[in-house]
Amino acid sequence: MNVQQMELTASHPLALPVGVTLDRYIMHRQTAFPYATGELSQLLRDIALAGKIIHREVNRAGLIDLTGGMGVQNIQGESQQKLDMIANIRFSRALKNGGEACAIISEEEEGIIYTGNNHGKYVVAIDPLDGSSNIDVNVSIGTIFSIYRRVTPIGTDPTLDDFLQGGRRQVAAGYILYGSSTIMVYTTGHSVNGFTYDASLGEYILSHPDIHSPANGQIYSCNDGHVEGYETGVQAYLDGCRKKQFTARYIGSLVADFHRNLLKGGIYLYPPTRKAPDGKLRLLYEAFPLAFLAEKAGCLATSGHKAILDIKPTHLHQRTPLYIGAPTMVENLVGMLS
Ligand code: AHM
Ligand code: MG
Repeated sequence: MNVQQMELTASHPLALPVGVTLDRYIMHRQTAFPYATGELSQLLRDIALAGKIIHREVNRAGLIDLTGGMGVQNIQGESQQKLDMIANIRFSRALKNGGEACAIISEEEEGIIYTGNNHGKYVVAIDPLDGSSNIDVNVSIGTIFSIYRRVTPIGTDPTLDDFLQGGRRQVAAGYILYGSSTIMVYTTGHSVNGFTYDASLGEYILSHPDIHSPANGQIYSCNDGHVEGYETGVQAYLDGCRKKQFTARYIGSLVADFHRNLLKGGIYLYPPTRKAPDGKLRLLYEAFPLAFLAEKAGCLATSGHKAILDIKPTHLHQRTPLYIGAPTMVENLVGMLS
């Protein structure tokens, strides 16, 4: 049995109360199971540590000239920001030093990043700093991560197969939102828990235990400027939202939009457009991890025709349309698609 299979539900007598630190929470969950090796726990701690460093960089970015572009484009053809690059380096370094991950893929790099730890059991897909257009303007941004147990033999070089297993094979996934406060929300496949970072203590504190998202909601989040390019079913759904006087909220940082809707009830949409027929968002390190977490919190995530987690990935930087959020809203929208 592994940590994921053995994860306790928050209602279990061993569940910890609001106010415990992330480290204690992770250790407590692990020590409750005699066969857990602690590697996944350590990997989660490595990610949390890198998140603390990014929190620091994000908060002083304006002071030490960390805003602005690098003058180069990443492999998505998007302009790279300094903080994008810093976050990529910080996470890669944390995962290499940790030793549990044998390989990483990142939005910022084309191929597999080998950590040199071929005895590591896990691979990690990461968007180190999502919402790049918001970096320079003090608006919320986030890190998204997804963890798989490798399928290639331990001790050998990891391959694409380790990353193309499909979303349902994730053993853990989550995000760190650098917003009005910094919060790490993750799941190892059972409950979804959020830990707010207290910079004065240098600790993440359990603040959002056992998150269950509302089944329905009244918030819709999409880039309204692209509506003309959406298919007619999506346009009709959005017309319905306006007629019902729902609330429109779109930050342009997936993590921030997703987090708000997770807590309050809403739908986030990034449909295909004529210009981007596969949508914009990336399957492996944006849609998969959020879909995994969403399902565990009672939400739905679909590309319009298939549950996100059922999409068979074929390449590392594959894109997908994404409709994610309150199940009633997602079902209503899907019912209007042709
Ligand atoms: P990024 O990874 O380059 O930051 O792009 C992903 C972001 C999402 O966070 C956000 O929801 C979306 O792109 C915004 O796109 P748009 O500006 O087209 O609305
Ligand atoms: Mg991104």
